[in-house]
Amino acid sequence: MVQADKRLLKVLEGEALTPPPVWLMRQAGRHLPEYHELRAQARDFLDFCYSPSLATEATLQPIRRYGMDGAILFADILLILDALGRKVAFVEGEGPRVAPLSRASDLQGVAKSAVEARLSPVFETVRRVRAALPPETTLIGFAGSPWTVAIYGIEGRGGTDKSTARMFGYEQPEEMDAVLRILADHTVDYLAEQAKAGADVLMLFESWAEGLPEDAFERWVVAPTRSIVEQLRARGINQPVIGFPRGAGALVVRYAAETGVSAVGLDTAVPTRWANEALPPGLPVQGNLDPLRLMAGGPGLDARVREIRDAFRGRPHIFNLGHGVPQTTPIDHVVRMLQVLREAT
Ligand code: 1CP
Repeated sequence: MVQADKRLLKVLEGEALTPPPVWLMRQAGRHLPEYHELRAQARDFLDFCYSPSLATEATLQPIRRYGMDGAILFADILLILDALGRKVAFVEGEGPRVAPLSRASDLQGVAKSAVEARLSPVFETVRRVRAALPPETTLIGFAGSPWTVAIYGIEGRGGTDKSTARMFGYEQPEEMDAVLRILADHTVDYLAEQAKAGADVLMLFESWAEGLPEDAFERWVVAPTRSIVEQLRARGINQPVIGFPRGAGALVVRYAAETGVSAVGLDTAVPTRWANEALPPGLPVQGNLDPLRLMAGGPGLDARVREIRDAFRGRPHIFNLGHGVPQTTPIDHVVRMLQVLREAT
């Protein structure tokens, strides 16, 4: 149910608000001292994500500290690979490791009911967060988009140049279609359950949309995303969907026009004025302060926050970063950013 006092939700329904509502990608997590304390209570990161009490607390921490308009569920885009039976590990200081898959059937070894059972603590977290959040705060559920999740599944780790995944797609196009179809179908189940548990908004992280030619972008990014949105709508899941095709460049215009998402997230490199002209009038956008500008602080931060706010005036806009909060971001800079954003204009 749409609640009239949720400003972030209002923007996703097409209202332009001044000041814009705000939250930050990766607002829960490593830049917060209270997160480090909490994190020490679980042996590994997957256990942390699958603990409703710890994940609920991590989701709420930035809301308590900053009064953000949106709370992002504490989880990870790689949980779906874990639930599908791929071995996932988060190695301290090195990032994620995934047992690499070589064919689509590698994703078909686990029964649907077992996938849902494995992910059920995440739905419990959503219910607990929903119950604990102030009524004006919008709860954002999320998943990785199939192409981005497939990259981790195929490459077996983060931090690569993605060439293994791209070659897989070029050399075995039907197999890649099948990988993306399986991931898309499970993502629909996953997001639908988050919505039923109380998520107000659903976000699809396409963190590795960069560097693709248009034909591959269409087949690996646009088509699976459209399939997810269509299947959600067919099931009566009507929560707004924010799509974030990071690094898509000019292809963000096609992404916005063809996927059916309700809003697009803009990464740091997207020129604000260009986006305003190139995207359909009235389409809500989210973004796009450089995370390093936030980390650097000072007068340059104040000026850029005002510039981005003013560039999107008149268009439904959710203020955010162009990517996640860096770990060493000073808390004071986040507080200052919120102050400048919310100043009377
Ligand atoms: O121990 C730790 O604290 C591990 C660090 C960490 C955290 C805090 C990871 C490992 N994941 C998360 C939480 C997380 N991941 C959230 C919820 C918290 C929040 O946003 O406030 C979300 C939404 C994600 C989503 C996610 N995970 C993305 C998409 C967003 C993005 O940054 O592009 C991606 C690509 C991942 C994979 C992942 N998980 C963790 C790391 C270090 C990575 C990136 C690895 C790489 O660079 O390839």
